[in-house]
Amino acid sequence: MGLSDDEWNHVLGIWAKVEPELPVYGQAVIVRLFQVHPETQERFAKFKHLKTIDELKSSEEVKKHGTTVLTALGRILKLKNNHEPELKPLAKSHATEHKIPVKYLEFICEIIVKVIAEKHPSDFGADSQAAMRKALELFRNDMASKYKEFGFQG
Ligand code: CUS
Repeated sequence: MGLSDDEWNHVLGIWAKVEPELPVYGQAVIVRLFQVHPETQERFAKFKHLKTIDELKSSEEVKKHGTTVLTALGRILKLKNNHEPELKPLAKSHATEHKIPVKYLEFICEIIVKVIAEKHPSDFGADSQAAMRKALELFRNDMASKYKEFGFQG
């Protein structure tokens, strides 16, 4: 179930507004994720020592990781329905090294939508949000099926 041209236009339109500030968004997403779903923070040895919200917010590592995550995701979104070549290595590393369950991908995707909606209330209306949710669902479904190919049940 791919997205229509119109839906992709919504997705890439809002992404173009996010992109110039990727580190800002990336940081906000990771900080929020670790607050709302602390079990996700436990998965990363390099972030375990960050205890308070201020420590999270001032961590360069968190900012860097958030930028990495959103850069990877942006690359995938721009490939629209043809993201397979880009997704495969990502699914492999996440299935075999990082072991990030699909559930955690759901958490992070939901937070991405919320953070964009907060920062761009007027440019990210119901249609755009629905399109973004659909694109992220496509991403997760394809990650989940690749996970299985790599022997990770997710
Ligand atoms: O890093 C990376 O790469 C990933 C993303 C993609 C898009 C897949 N990640 Cu990191 C993810 C996650 C995190 O960090 C946390 C939590 C959950 C998920």
